[in-house]
Amino acid sequence: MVKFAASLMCANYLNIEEDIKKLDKAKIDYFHIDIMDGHYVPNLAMNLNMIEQLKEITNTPMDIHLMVDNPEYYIKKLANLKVEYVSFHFSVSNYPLRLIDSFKEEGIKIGIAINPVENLDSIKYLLPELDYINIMSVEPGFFGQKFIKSVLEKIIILKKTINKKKLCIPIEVDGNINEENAKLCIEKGAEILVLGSSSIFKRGQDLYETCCTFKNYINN
Ligand code: S6P
Ligand code: MG
Repeated sequence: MVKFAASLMCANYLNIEEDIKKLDKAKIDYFHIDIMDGHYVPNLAMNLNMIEQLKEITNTPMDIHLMVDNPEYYIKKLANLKVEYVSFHFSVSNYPLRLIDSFKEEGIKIGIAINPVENLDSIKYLLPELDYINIMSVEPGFFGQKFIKSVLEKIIILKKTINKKKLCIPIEVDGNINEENAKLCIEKGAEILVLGSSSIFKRGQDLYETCCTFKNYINN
């Protein structure tokens, strides 16, 4: 069964509690929280204060996607907030193994995010250390972008490598996951899909109904 992470960057900030309740009622698997610093990507999204408040209204595991130049800054802070999963971008760290260990020491499950133009060679030595991999299917920074089809080939190669090494590392895909792209990603080996504006938010319909319909379409 494919799992789903709702990207709260796409939620209605004016009434986010209602969106959270609807997504929880629809049994969403994770909340995907995009943190940006305005440097690594030219945008800002969610932040630590928001996570603290969200943790008061939901027990659904949080998948934090750090699009920042200095993930080290967030280790203790995210650990204090008791988040479950964190991914950072491979390219921002000179010593990714050390960084991975620091998150793991705090009991956080760790993923690496790979941009559409980045190849997989760079992470092959990291694979045994990872709990998941976030394959970006758009360039990081904004919601509402167009799916980059060449990432499908990357998912195939990554899945083969993971299987060959007898590892168990779910592949998450983040960016423009609509019905068609979701099916293609799953066919190639994806196991976690990030649901944003293309799938459940901003469709002008009830979020609970939309989320249930999307999940059923994919998993049945
Ligand atoms: C993009 C971010 C993503 C978006 C998500 C939005 O920088 O990492 O998590 O929030 O891709 O979904 P959509 O369907 O609008 O692309
Ligand atoms: Mg993201």
